[in-house]
This record gives sequence, structure tokens and C-alpha cells, in this order.
Amino acid sequence: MLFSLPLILAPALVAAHGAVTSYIIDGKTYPGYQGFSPQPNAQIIQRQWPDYNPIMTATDAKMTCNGGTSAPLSATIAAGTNITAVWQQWTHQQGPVMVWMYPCESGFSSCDGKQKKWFKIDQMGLFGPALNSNDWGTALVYKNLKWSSKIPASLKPGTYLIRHELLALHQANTPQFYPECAQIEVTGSGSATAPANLLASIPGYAPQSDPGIMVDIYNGKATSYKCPGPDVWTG
Ligand SMILES: *[C@@H]1O[C@H](CO)[C@@H](O)[C@H](O)[C@H]1NC(C)=O
Ligand SMILES: [Cu+2]
Repeated sequence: MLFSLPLILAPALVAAHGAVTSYIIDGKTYPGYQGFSPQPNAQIIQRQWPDYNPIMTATDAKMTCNGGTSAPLSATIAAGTNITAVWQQWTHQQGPVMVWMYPCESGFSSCDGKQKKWFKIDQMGLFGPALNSNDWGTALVYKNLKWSSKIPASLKPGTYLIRHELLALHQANTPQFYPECAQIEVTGSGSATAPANLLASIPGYAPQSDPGIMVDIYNGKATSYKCPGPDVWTG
């Protein structure tokens, strides 16, 4: 019995965690990558990620787009409308949801997301009084398997990456990051861009020691929670 235990556990571990698997814009579904083997010719807007497993350190190069570097398609979205990310599955109920964008001024194929140009358009951390509760953004993803965010109405039109990040904090002082990126083309008549003080690099938007990242939600020491990284820019 004892020796067969790891074999029994292995499928359950594969089935845990999660990743964004599609997007909805204006009622239209854009399939993403479904994992786990590479599909070089998949006609999708999402940059391909390797598996459902977490990234464990804020400085990991995979933090940018979970290892994804390109996608053949993009989706058009009018500034001021919502994009909904969909997860086929998601396991954890403690930690924030953070949604970021990055301008790809010279198009997508040369856009690696490595400059200090990421800005947040949406986030939800703790919305109740207790860190050890299910009053977290990721608990809403657990419940709905969806997250909707508004593209700022005044945002300058152009090509952008959108990055959905779930930061799971259920293990004390052992943060788990789950980020995926998609390519979108924003239309509209706006001209605004996020101000310099709200821009960040990814990896590197916050140190691993940030109290929003390295936290024990069970020890009662923290009584409030601030999402790591810059504040949200709403346009
Ligand atoms: C659109 O996104 C915003 C968050 O940016 C959210 O508050 C709102 O409920 C969303 N609307 C719909 C219809 O999903
Ligand atoms: Cu997990």
C-alpha cells in the first residue's frame, strides 16, 4: 500500500492548480491553449504555457507569460469593454487576482514583455476581514471559473498583451504564481497611457519578500492585505 501511494497521488497533482484556457469578448469565445503538449500551429490568441503548475519565485523568467512567447492571432476589443478570462479548473481560494496590460508598439512577434511597461487594469485581493478566509479574488475564480475586467475607456488604441495572474497564498510563506498572457488589439479614440509611477517590469514587479507575496495567512499577524506591485490604472 505504502509504495503505491505516490502513483495514486500523481494524477491528482496533475489535475490540481490551473491556467486560463479561453477568453470571452462581446459574447465571442476565443479559445486559448488547453495544455499540456506544445501545439505549434494552434490558431489562438493566447501565448502557450507548459502546464498547470505554479511559478514559485517572483524573479522567475516565466513570470512574464508563464513561458509563452508568441501566438499567431489576436482579438479585437473596444476600449471601455470587458474581457473575460476563463479557467477550465482552479483549485485555491486564498490570494489575489491581478490583471495587467503591456503595449506591444511594434506588433506582437517582437514583443517579449520584458520592458518596464506593464500596468494593472484590475485586481482583487482580500475583501473581508480575515486572511485565512475565502474572501479573496482567487476564491471568486474558484467559484465562477471566470474573471471580467474592463479595458480602460481612455486607453490609447494599439496592440497589447493582457496578463491574468492568480497569486495563491494558501501555503504559508510559499507563494504560487499562475500568469497567462493573450494578445489583444484595442480600438477606440482614446490617447491615454498609464503614468510612469504605475509601470512595472515582469518579472520584478515586487520582491519575493513583499508582504503581499511572502505571507503566512494563518498566523494572525497580518490583519490587512495589500496586493503586490503598483496600483491599478483605470484610465
Ligand atoms: C466588467 O469588468 C468590471 C471590472 O473591471 C466589473 O466590475 C464588471 O462587473 C464587469 N462587467 C461585466 C458585465 O462582466
Ligand atoms: Cu495549486
